[in-house]
Formats: sequence, C-alpha cells, structure tokens
Amino acid sequence: MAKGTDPTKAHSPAPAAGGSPEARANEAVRRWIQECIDLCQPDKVVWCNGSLDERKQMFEQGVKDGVFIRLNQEKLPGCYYHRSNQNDVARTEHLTFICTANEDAAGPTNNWMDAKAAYAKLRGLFKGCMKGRTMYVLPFVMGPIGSPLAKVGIELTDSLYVAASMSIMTRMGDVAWDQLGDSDEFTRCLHSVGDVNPDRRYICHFPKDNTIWSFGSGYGGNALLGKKCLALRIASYLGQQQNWMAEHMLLMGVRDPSGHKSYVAAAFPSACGKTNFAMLIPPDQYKQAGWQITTLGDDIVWMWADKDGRLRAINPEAGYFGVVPGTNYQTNPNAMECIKRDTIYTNVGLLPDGDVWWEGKTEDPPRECLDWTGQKWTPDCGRKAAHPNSRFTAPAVNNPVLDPAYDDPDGVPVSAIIFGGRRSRTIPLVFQSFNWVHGVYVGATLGSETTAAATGQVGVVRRDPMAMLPFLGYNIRDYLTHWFRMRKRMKDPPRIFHVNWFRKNDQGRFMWPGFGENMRVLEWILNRTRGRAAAVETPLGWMPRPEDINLDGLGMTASDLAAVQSIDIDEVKSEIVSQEELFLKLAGDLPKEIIFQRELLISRL
Ligand code: OXD
Ligand code: MN
Repeated sequence: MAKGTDPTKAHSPAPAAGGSPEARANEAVRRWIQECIDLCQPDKVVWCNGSLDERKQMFEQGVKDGVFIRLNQEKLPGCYYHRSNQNDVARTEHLTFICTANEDAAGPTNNWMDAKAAYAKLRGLFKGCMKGRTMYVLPFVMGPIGSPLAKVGIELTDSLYVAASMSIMTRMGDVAWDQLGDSDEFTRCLHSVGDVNPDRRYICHFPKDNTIWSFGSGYGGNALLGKKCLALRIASYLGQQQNWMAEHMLLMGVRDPSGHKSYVAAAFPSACGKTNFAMLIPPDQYKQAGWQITTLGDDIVWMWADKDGRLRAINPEAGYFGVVPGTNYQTNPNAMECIKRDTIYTNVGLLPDGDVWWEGKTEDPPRECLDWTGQKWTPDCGRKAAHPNSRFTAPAVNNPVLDPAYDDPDGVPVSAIIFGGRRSRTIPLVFQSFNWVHGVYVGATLGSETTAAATGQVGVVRRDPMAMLPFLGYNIRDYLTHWFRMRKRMKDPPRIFHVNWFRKNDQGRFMWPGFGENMRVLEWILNRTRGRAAAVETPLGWMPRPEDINLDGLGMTASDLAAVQSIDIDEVKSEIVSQEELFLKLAGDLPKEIIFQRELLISRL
C-alpha cells in the first residue's frame, strides 16, 4: 500500500520552507540557470512552484497569448486546446542525437554527434533565442518523492505550453528543491521552440553531463524533457551505470478474485495500445468474479532489484500523454474519464460549442468543426479532423482506476514482463519465453509495424528491441548486456511473455478482439507466473492450449483460438531472416547470449 501521499488528491507543492523558489535553489542550480540566462537572454524569468493555481494562471496567460483556446468549461472543466505548428506534430527521430566524445558510446542504432561539436552548434542556436520571450524555470521530480530511484530535473523553456504540460506530466515545483537539497545531481534540461524550423531542430542528449538541449520543437516527446529525453534516454544510461533499468513500459496491477495482487510491466512500441492495456476494463464476467485492473503508468517504468532479489518498479511520470484518435467509451472508458477535466488537447478537432472531436470518438461525425490546422472541416471534406498523432495531456490522478501504489516510493514487485508488437502476420497471440535469457532474446528481436507517433513511413515492420529503439541513451550492445546482467541481481526474476493483439486473417480481419478481452490472455499469463496454468512447448516458447484460455462469452471457438495461435514454420524462418536487419547493425558486437538463442530457435524449427 502507498506510503506516499494520497494519490486520489491532486499533487500539491511542499510548504515553502524558506521563501521564494528562487531563494530555495542551491548554488549549483543558480549557477547553471544564470549561464543559460546569459546564453538565451530572455526578457523575463519566471520561477514556477508547481501549484494548481499557477497552472491555472498559465492557462489564463496562454489564452491571452493565443497558445491555448479555453474549451467549453461546462462540458470539459479545466480543459484547454492547443494547436501545434503543422511541421511539429510527432517525434523526429532523425533529429534526435546522443552526444558523446566517441561514437561507440551512442552505438549503431542512435544518431551520434560529437559532444563538443553539438554544444557549439546548439550554443549558436540558443544564443539570444529568448529575446522578447519569457524563460520558465521548471523544477521537477521524476518518480514518487523519496523513492531511491527518483530523479530531479530542471527544465528551462520559452514555451508556456511546455510549462503547463510539464506541470501535469511531472511532480513539478517546490518538491524538487526538497528532493535535491545541496546536491548538483540534477538533469540540466534546456529547451527553446526557436522558430520551429525543422532545419534548425535538434534534440540533443549528453548522457555523461546529465544534460539535454532541445531546440526548434514544441512537440511533447521533443519538448517535455522529463519524458522521453530524461526518463528514457538519460535514465537508461544512468540505470546501466547504477544497476537499474529505465524501460518504455506500462505498469499495471491485477487483483484476482481471491484478492491476490500482481503487478505486470509491458513494453509495446509507440502507439501500440499501452495506454489502453494499462487502463483495461475486464469483461463483465471477470468483473463480477472480482477481477480488477489498476494503472500505475502507461509509458515509462524504472525498475531495480531490491535487497531480497525481487524486481521492483515505479512509474516516474505523473500524467498521461496519450494518442487521442480511436479513444472512446468502447476502447478505453477509463481514458475517457481521465480526459474529461484538467486536460490539454493538442491537434484534435474543435467543435463550434467549444467541445472537441476526433476520428473514432463517436460513430457519427459532427456536421462540422475546425480541424487540427484550424480549417473548416466537414465529414465529406476528405481530410482528418484530428491529426493521427493528436494527444491528450491528463493528470494521473484523474484516472478512476489509479493504483494506490502509484505514489509509493518503494514501488511494486513485478511478476511478469510482456513484450508486444503490432504484427498483422506470423506472430501468435501469446507465448511465454523459456527463461529470462530467452525472454531477453524475444524482447531484443521485437518487431512492430510503425505508427504515426514518429515522423516517417507508417505500417512497415521495424525491429524495435524492448520498444526502446528510439529511446536508448547509449550503445544497444551494452543495453542488451545490461538486461542479461540484471538477471544476476534477481533471485526470482519475472516471467517474460510476448503478445500480439493485432494478427489478421487472409481477409484482413483482426483474429482477436483485443481491448478488455485481453484480460483472458492476462489471466493465463498471471496463472503461469504462479504455476497455475498449463502450457505446451513450441518452437517459440510455452503456449496455452485452446482450453487454457477462457473463451466463455467471447464468441470465439477453440479452433479460432488455435488459428490466432498457429505457427507457420516458413513464416518464422522469414522472421528470423528479417531479424538480421538488427543483428547486422550490431555486427561483431552482438552479445553471445543473443547468438546462442538464435541458434537454439533455428534448431527447434
Ligand atoms: C509516446 C511515444 O509519446 O512513445 O509515448 O511516442
Ligand atoms: Mn511512448
């Protein structure tokens, strides 16, 4: 149970022990901020305290400045609308860099820039970039306050949208000064939207300096620096140095009818349904029997082995930055409840009465609205009202099924890790790896069809090891080795599974209903972790027999289930060949465990 603050209450700042935020910043913080002020030359500096009043004032100011539109406050209390620059709607992986002294530290899957050259280049861009603008000082903590893994960051930004979003997405404000004390161990996050020109857009990470410099984008993943930049790229590097893990995972609690509670972490690539799975509502018969799902997080998990050798996890974030299109009361009722109030909507459709709309919100589209670019939209106009990567930014405390341990500094013990991708073909609904080392191979070779969360072609299979490909702060060779090493710190490691909710038949129809029905797969997974479910050995791993998955009331037969679970050996051979794309990048650096697992898989076919 939570030892921290009551998660059902909105997060509020610590009492101001010692005056203004400015006075509470330690010497190292003040020195660094002054350097950034000298570089960026803002007209004004605003130190933020993270209070709800302050967030309200940011929205008021944003409405005046044209950054936000106030939405219909009767329908959507506390909600605001933001339209981004049209060239700035998704993460830009080709403009994201790991900046180190030598290229090997970044590895073959990252864009690398020499750290000195990167500082010089970006210094040129940041120089004077905040003239005529306000610099917001955002102190924040990633992780429950007091957790052994909680990390302090300070973001300096000239974007009010970023300031308001960070106040939702992180534990922002005076709590950070308390957590930091006299230490100089904080992530130095400098951000400017610049002139939002993709030719001058750089998202640069300096893991050795615990520093992030982001220029030229206001998009969440590029600009809310606590999220992908700190909590994944910088944190993955820190975790490798300090024996913990930062992963692109959701974290959920599952209570079974006997009252037994388990926690599950799951890594799916961007826009593959982590938020939906983390907020899953079990089918009626499961609810009636007493099953209950609760959310700890929907995007990022930090994990460490405790003194008893158990893997424990926290969610470092305090909000959800979720994909809007497709979200509705059928697909994710809990998300719909979350975004009813105190939410920022970015790049959705805007209705004449100040409500919002997006593709998939309702079956019948509205007669008209303004689309995400501000143009008049009608159902027959041939354009989308909402951008496919339009987003909601909502506080975690809005979630009706927020887990009571969400704010617990000690985190929760993890029983199962699930990897999953979006795969139309080849990959069955669910299988369990033979052991941790095999599970790491399954995660390392994870493939998924690309989505709108990043710029680039949509729908092509790309290898996305542990769903971390865009979020690694160091060499993938060392990252995979780190996963193998973590095994040695654990007495009873979580069991590792793979799922694919997206397999299609020859007619192009989904073979599994997904959403709440995924509970049936989760039940088998949890029973496996407790030695309570049968499985058969297959070339891919342990798989349920059709009778091991509860199909009651689903309208699927045992042979339908057998079809979604079927393994076609020729297709698996092609899959192994397509994994070479990743292995060749690693060339002579592939950890030996990966090579052995690959050989074992081939020998099982
Ligand atoms: C995200 C992403 O926004 O993965 O979470 O792109
Ligand atoms: Mn993500």
